[in-house]
Amino acid sequence: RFEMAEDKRTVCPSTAELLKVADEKGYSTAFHRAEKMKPCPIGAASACCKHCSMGPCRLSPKNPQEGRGVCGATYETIASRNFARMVASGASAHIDHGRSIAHLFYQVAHGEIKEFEIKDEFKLRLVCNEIGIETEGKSKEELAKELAEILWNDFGKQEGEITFIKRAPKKRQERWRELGVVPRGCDREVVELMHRTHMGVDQDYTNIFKQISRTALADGWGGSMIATELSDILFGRPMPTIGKVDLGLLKEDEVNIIVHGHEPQLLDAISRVVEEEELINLAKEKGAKGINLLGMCCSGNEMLVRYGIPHAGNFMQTEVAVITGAVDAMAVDVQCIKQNLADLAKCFDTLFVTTNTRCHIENAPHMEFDEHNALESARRIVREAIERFAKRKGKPVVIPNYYSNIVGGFSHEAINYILGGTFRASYWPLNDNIINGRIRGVAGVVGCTNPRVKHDYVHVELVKELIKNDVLVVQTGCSAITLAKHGFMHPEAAKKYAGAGLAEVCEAVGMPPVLHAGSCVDNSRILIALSEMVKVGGLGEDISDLPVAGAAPEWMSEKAISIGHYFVASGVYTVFGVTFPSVEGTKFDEYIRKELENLYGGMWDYEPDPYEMAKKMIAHIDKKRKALGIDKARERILYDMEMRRKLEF
Ligand code: SF4
Ligand code: MSK
Repeated sequence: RFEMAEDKRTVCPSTAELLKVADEKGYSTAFHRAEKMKPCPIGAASACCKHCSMGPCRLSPKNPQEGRGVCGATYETIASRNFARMVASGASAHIDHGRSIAHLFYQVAHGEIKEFEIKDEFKLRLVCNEIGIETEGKSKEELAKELAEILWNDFGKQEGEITFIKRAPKKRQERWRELGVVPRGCDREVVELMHRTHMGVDQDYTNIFKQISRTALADGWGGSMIATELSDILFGRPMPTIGKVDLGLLKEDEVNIIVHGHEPQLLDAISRVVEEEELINLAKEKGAKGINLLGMCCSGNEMLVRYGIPHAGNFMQTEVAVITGAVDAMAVDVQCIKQNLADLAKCFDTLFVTTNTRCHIENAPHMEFDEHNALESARRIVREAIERFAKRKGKPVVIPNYYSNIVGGFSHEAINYILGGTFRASYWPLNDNIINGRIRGVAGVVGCTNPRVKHDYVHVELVKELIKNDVLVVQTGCSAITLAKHGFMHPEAAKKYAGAGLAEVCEAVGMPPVLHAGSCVDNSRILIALSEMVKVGGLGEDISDLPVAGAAPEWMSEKAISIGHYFVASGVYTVFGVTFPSVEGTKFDEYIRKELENLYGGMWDYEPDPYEMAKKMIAHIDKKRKALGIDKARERILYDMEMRRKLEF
């Protein structure tokens, strides 16, 4: 399906159809609430502070540099402290997610949890080798214990460097050390950032930014990377997998269960029990044809790229999913879960249930997911969903007739294998095609969806422009689901949408021009891929030398800001859409958009229009190609035969 909806709020046809139902029946969604709730201009400019009770203090959003807070804080201090707290919160979400995976891994490694296992011994050995654990002659159990010990310590360590920093290119590590921003321990950096942004502590924005960088790096190269790598070992590293995406995958005559949130263990456990005969028979006794399990948001991404479990949709589709009336249970764990889902579910026969001790929601039942008894916890949810189906059976539902087929699962290891094969797995073919100009560069397009902009539109238009210009796109999170729904994650999409050079490479290896790499924490896969491109050679000595760029065109969460900043601090030009917490013309704005480049080689930019955003990203990629001296190679492939002959002559 390759159509775009005609609705001012979304280009996603299934979302548009269900929003009409919401409009007619009066259901409230984030789209409706965003229309009523105008954003505060002072907050949007990051010109307010409520860090103490002498305030809250508000500066003019147009000329914030003219004012001061009661304590004397300048706009630079206020805006950088606000930015810092977004990074602290976003990083802590990923770090705490990483901790729960590390804890699960630790207990599995020590035999304390029996219902999960080490599925991917190859990846276990790979990670151990990379961080210097001797693997020769050791069993997987021994290695798992050693790895668990090391990574578990990364959360609470007080001194030294977190483990995965050593996977970055040497030059990048040196730069971080010179700047004093290498994270010591994941938790320590968040706590120090919160301390430094307390009233009356760090009031030099350049110094605050040092700790912002150190905290964001503790997310990308710490918590997120630990979550990704250990999830791969526990559940299997993603390899190209066929999948299906969108709300048309709900089935009227089956028990529909959606798992929404971020941590893979809940969806993994439910995916195992829905295949049990006893539960299938129970569903049939209640009149259902079967049990239909779908993932949503990043829980869904985790298992779409690993197991090919169907995916219901992205962040802005969670409420409309319930409005179908066909969801018998929506089980959630942590992050990006809208509180309104609890009330909306009550309008239907939907069980909306929280499962994680860190996330209860008022008016929603809670069924704790106990990892020591994971399968029984999962069965409880499924049994309750079957009961809800019995109540729902025969009542009208609205299931939009849209879904797309995709090929997802492009982990760093998968890209390595696809490009180089089993015996010579390597990124060299990618670098080579960048050098010869078939591929102009690589863009990471990631992040949320947001009702402040037309849902899915900015993602789709940006990616279209990029691939048309031979930029290979790697995706994660809700952005990946957008492009999956709109038909870009299929090998055939290369012929249809990509420029001639990129299409040629995609066709040769049979990959889509837009690669789904996983969930939000899996942005760490992009860091590893970039480091690998440097290691393979021919494209400079540091990530900041590569012809690459990053974008979050419809971002909304604090996690997105933390992700954006760890890319900036890793040397990547990163552009955000929607709005940005900064006022143009201020020293703060100059600092994040220009001066950071002198320090890190990467910097922030902001652009809401997808075409302008694409232009900026391509201009940056071209700037890097020029610096590498490979801009000529690119021009050559654009020449026709006659021009070539003249050249050769
Ligand atoms: Fe106002 Fe300063 Fe207190 Fe912030 S810390 S609320 S700027 S007085
Ligand atoms: S789920 S952080 S809305 S990408 Fe990871 Fe989507 Fe953004 Fe949540």
